[in-house]
Amino acid sequence: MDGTNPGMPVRHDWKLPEIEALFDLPFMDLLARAHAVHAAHHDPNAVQVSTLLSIKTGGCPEDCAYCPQAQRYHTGVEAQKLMDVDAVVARARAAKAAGASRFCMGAAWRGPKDRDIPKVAAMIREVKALGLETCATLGLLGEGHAQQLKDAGLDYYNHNLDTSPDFYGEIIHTREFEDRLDTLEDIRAAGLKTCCGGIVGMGETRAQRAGLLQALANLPEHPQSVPINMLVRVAGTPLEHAEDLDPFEFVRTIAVARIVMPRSVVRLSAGRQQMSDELQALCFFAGAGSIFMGEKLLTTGNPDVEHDRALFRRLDLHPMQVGGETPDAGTLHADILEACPHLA
Ligand code: SAM
Ligand code: DTB
Ligand code: SF4
Repeated sequence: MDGTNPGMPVRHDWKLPEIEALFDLPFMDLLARAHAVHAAHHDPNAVQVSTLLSIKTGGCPEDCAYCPQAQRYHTGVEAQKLMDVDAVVARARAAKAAGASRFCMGAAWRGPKDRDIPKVAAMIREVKALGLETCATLGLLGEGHAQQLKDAGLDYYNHNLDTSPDFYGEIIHTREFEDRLDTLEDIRAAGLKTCCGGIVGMGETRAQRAGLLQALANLPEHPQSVPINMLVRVAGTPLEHAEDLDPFEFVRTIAVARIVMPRSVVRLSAGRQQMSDELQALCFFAGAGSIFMGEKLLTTGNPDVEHDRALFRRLDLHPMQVGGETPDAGTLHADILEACPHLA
């Protein structure tokens, strides 16, 4: 089974050596295989565009070694309280006008308190009313939270496994890998779509990158969205001096994710500002079908929107609309038509 038959059921029984063997394929063979899977299940010229907003920044009590928002590290990120609903909606409106189809709201919490949920629910309701898909990433969820977010109109919940189970304890000490699995279970039980991936370039081995993908692919349901983040090294975090990962190893990670979770949309997530256009093009060929667009991720930089538009134009890529369809010229915003003249 090579994953190119869209009718075949997806697998949830990946063994680590099988995933390592995919990583070990000759680079060109791996890319050819990943692209065949990509084209069999997705439009290889369409890219889903999400925009991120940090709705509550910094001051986080957790100790994730990669994160500029952990209170205990001195990263220069200024803590800010939960934003007002109107300010969030204004940012969502601007994201939609710039061509995003999904708006992702992130909070630097271990998890929300019961009292935070109604305010986040109000944001979700109003962003959804703009015709955008909604995503939230708020940390570990408590009793009833997932259902309340779903009832407000949330489409996706982002909750990353971040790294392989056997490396997790070297990166995060304030929670367990199993805590993340419990929240993922709550997300599925509430009928939310799951956005779940991880970070590479944190000093993990290739076997541990394979272990992360194995943990993702063997979840009871493949996450509908799989963000693969390249570590953004931030001064003041314990990983500020993490060793460079060979960019081609990052492409391999995208390609293997593509093969083991053929129906999921793999996101070329954090780290694009540090990547060349050519490297990003390889990631799209290897099966990345989504990006974050907008000048900022949560607290760190992202490529300029104009640069991304030009990249789409040069690669004949077009943004997916809400629900995953390729847009119709008649419904497209002028900015997108300008960026993608082949759609007119
Ligand atoms: N606090 C919540 C949580 O941790 O689940 C939600 C926000 S948290 C910032 C969302 C994700 O951002 C993390 O799971 C991690 O994958 C990613 N992230 C954070 N800092 C990063 C960095 N420096 N480089 C790449 N990804 C990063
Ligand atoms: C994900 O996997 N990556 C995004 C989103 N989900 C929330 C966050 C990236 C954050 C990069 C560091 C920062 O900007 O603070
Ligand atoms: Fe807090 Fe999330 Fe950053 Fe970890 S990744 S320190 S939980 S904001």
